Amino acid sequence: MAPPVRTVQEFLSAPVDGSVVLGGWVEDVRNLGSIAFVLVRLCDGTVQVTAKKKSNEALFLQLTKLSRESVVRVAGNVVSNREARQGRELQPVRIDVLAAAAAPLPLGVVDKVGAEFDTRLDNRTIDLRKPATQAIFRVRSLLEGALRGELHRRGFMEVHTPKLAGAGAEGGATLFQTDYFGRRAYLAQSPQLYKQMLMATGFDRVFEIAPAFRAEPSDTVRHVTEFVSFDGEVSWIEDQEDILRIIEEIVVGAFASVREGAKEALTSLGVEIRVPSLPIPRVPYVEALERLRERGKRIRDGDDIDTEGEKALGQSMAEKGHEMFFITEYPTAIKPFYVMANPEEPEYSYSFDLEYRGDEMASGGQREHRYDVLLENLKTKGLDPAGFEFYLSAFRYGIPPHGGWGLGVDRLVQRLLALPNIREAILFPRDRNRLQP
Ligand code: AMO
Repeated sequence: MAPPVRTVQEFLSAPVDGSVVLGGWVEDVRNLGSIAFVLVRLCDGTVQVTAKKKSNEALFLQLTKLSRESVVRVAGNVVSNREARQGRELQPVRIDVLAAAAAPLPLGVVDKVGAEFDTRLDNRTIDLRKPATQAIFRVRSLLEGALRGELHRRGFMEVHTPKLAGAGAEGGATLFQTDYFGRRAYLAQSPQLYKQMLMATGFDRVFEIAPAFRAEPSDTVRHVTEFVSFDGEVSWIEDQEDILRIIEEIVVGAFASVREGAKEALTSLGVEIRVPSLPIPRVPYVEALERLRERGKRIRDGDDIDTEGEKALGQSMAEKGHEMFFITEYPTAIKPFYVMANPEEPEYSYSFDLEYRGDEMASGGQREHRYDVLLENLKTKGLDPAGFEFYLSAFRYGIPPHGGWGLGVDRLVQRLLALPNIREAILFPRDRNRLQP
């Protein structure tokens, strides 16, 4: 038998009165006694299969007994029918059940009643059959592709750095430790150390889209333990403005591509993408605190801006027409050891966060490339330089000034599509309570 048609599009291009073989899932079976309608779901929609009892009783019986979500191959003839959704239907001559679905289903694919989110995640392969769930991942795929394209166009090289690491890059609190043949190893919290080390080699514009791991004990709608980090690192920068310009251009460019390329998916999600205009506002940390205090938030100089603060700041910027903005020049004390301090005001650093709809999407900045200062920074943060020797050696033998960013793809998709939970944007999310499926 010929391979089945996969899409409604292919079905529609088959000649009327010709024969076609469909492959798909049984979405619904309606038995009206003398006639039965089966909706077979292909990759991009459904096709109506119609059988009359009097034409072929055995086939009619077989059809009406199909359990929902079974995988079938149906061979038949294409017949015009103005009442069918596509203006045509398939009248079967043969049905093969390739995989019968057990009943009852733990989760309905077309049911109007919403299931609990945990039930959906527990049965994700069924949940992912829903067009609305699929639409999220179609948008996500386009977004990732667009981000890649933006960077390739700017001369960036895609790289892959180790995910099994000998040292943590982003602080001890969220490290996943594992046994590595009797030695201690960690799951990479970010590609930070390696993307910087590449700046010592002459690869001067690199990016990576890869998983990052954080042992986040908190159960929030914006944290998971495994997320996809979209990182870039650039050599020979004058200052961190060079990084801000790249990231704002690529994010805005990618939004525009998704708006154009994912129209169908966006419509099915009821989402309209607003593309921010350039340049995206820069709000220095000190000014951010003032804004927050104006809104009644109690925050001391030097404090990190917490989730609630980010939300309030997001609101205040949104009122001025800015859904996306940077917070720049964070206090050096609350930033990691690799961040460069402003030599004129060392308590503030060349660092930034990218904020969108009240949530942090990315962090980055200019890095400390001077070996002696970097060594001191490690000690100041209470880290043992011996554990970072592999990283420090890249600085000992010559590295140009550089900077970069790390952006959480899952969070970006969550906020772009206004999803209530980051897990909606992840195929098989991982958190403190969820390691399967
Ligand atoms: P940071 O730790 O701020 O910076 O992480 C960068 C971005 O990654 C996303 N993110 C997360 N997303 C989901 N769940 C989590 N648990 C989680 N943790 C982080 C966020 C965040 O803004 N090395 C630096 C980046 C750099 O300076 O280049 C870093 O990792 O969107």
